Amino acid sequence: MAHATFTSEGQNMESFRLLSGHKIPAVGLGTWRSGSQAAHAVVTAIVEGGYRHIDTAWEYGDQREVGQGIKRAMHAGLERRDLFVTSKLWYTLILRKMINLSSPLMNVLVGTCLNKRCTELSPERVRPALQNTLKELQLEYLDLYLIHWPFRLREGASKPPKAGDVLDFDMEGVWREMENLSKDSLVRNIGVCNFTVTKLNKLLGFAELIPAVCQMEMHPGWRNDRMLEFCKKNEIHVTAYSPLGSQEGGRDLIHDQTVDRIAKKLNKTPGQILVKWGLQRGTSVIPKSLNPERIKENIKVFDWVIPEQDFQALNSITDQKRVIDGEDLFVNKTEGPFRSVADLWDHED
Ligand code: NDP
Ligand code: 1BO
Repeated sequence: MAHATFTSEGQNMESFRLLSGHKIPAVGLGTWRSGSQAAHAVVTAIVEGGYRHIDTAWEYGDQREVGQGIKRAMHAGLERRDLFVTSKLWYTLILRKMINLSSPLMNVLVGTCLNKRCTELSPERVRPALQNTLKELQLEYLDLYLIHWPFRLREGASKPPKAGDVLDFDMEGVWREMENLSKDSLVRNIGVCNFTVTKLNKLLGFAELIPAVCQMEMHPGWRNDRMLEFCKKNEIHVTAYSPLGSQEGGRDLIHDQTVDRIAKKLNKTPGQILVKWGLQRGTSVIPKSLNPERIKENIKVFDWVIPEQDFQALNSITDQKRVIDGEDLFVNKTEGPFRSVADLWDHED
């Protein structure tokens, strides 16, 4: 591939400074449900859109494609040190994938053993998970490694979970291992996703390294002011996920009346208004798109502002509701341990 000029069209690629001193670029590319198209999206974002921040996760099943995209961008002249790559620790374990079982019989036999081991899962699994992520991404280190959800699923858990599928989460043990990854320079920053104030308080009670980032669902339909304020008070940077209201089955904020009115008034697209709203709240924002035009559109947000009155109108959108509430993954209404969405979020919503 020929060396390309990175066309961020002269825009100022803003970033936020983390407690560690590292900078996180303000807009990143989300890659959930990007599948085999992730590589192309990543190349488009970096080379044509000027993105320097890519968000992925083991759970998305697209780390290899994201890694290929990064590699192609690097062949085109991107330096690794100029890129901020985030991935996430999924706390079902990954032994099945790492062993790469081929025979169905072996799969059943070994799978049974692994299920037993996984129910006794210990923080020792954190490092192999990161190593597997680095291998899939073809990277030597991550800029940010996040605990994806503060719940542990048994290997092979059903969706929704059956009795026994959701297990205790050894928060302190796992965090110690995350801290060790940071000490060993395998990850530059560590953080969490989908925590509550209750859980963050617990973590802060024993953490030697304070989470650099808390990644949470945030958009005008779910502001989650309480978490944002708590994080700001504790100097934890927040990344807003699902900033456009998420994908299929999400909330259609693109066609929200208030968003649309402000977009027309400012001669911007609804997507840009939603991204900019997150930036003006002091959060980094990670919109996902597979469409080259929308990828490039979503990052053109640095040379203008949403006026205060319009910003406040976005802050007043009613029917505040999570889209990604974790119900399918973690709630078992009869057996627990979490019998409702409210249980998952420590009754804070
Ligand atoms: P988003 O809120 O980013 O919305 C993505 C959807 O919006 C896609 O359907 C996309 O379609 C469409 N879209 C993108 N840009 C525009 C635009 N300018 N105008 C109109 N439509 C647009 O959804 P996600 O839930 O994917 O959240 C973003 C990222 O956050 C994820 O991809 C993931 O990286 C992260 N995340 C993290 C979570 C966590 O637990 N830590 C949970 C959920 C998300 P198209 O592709 O066709 O453009
Ligand atoms: C359940 C996974 C949501 C995307 O991060």
